Amino acid sequence: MEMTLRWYGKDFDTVTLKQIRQIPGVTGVITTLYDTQPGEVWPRERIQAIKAEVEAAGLHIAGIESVNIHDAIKTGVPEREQYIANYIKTLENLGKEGIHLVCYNFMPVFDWTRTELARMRPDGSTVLAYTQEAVDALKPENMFESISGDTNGTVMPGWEPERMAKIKDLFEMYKDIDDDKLFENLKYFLEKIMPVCDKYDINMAIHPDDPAWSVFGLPRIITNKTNILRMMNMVDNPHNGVTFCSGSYGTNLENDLPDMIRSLKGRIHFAHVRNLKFNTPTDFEEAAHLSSDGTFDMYEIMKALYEIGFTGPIRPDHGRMIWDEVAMPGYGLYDRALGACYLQGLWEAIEKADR
Ligand code: DNO
Repeated sequence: MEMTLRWYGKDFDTVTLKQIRQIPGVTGVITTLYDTQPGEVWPRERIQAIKAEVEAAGLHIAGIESVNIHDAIKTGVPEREQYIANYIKTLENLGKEGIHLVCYNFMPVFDWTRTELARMRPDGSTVLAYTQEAVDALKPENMFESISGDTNGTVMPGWEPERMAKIKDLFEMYKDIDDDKLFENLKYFLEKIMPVCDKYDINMAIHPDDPAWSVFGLPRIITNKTNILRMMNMVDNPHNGVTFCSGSYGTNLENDLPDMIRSLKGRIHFAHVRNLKFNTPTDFEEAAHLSSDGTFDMYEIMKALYEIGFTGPIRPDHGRMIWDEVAMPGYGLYDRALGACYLQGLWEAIEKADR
């Protein structure tokens, strides 16, 4: 595995490449062209520029998170052809620049969902949190305004104001889409892009739905072992793979995370490893990465990744806000740096015990 950190680019991130370079063991970043819209072709020159910037800081681009998918593709309307053609062009441009990992999601309307951005924990740190009760009490169009907590002047990934302004139209687009239809549209998309992925050896890594169940009556399919294996089998190409996000699959306590990892051997191209602390099955908050701070056994998660021979990038995820840092909720420097070191410690111990 390679330890990495997500970086949103110098115009959007409070964390600098220099700081990332100083986290022990971190050699790569996971980045994106954050100001592009879903459906746009990523110009090759812009990819070259960000690559040069990252390399000048002594790091490399280990993957892209995300190249977002236009809703026309998810809903399967005729305009999808143009957007798929654009996506292929972006993949080609990334491939030509030697980038071989693309994380994306297929969640309708909302990307990840939280109901609080700064819940206070007993140690005074603040974290992202979710309660189903809060979601059920909301109208989706008020979702953005209703999330409690300050975004610290940042734009939350997946919650860009341009998207939120169109929320009613988006709901309208999905009114006839159920789980099967969404699977069908995903299959159609993957079949079209696999040739370019084969040509440039690009691993597509779908991010699970977070939380791993339907919100606001919208279909959600990347939620559990049955569905993810259905997706792997429906386009049975190793380039059709997975971002294994422990914190997203883990929202559903019925998901056995180490077992899911083992069942996805050869298809996990990227891992987000983080912990959650459950207060009830539908009220959870983000914890520090340590097993002792949350609900998951992080050792077992890392061990399962080790045992399947995982070689891709891992990143810590959704850090707590600590030490008075002001940053995008979940994406500060300090707690993610602690997480990166802890995960590497687990890995070293697992590796040495296997010698
Ligand atoms: C949240 C992230 C997601 C993820 C996308 C992938 O913190 O993990 O926004 O990047 O779902 O497309």
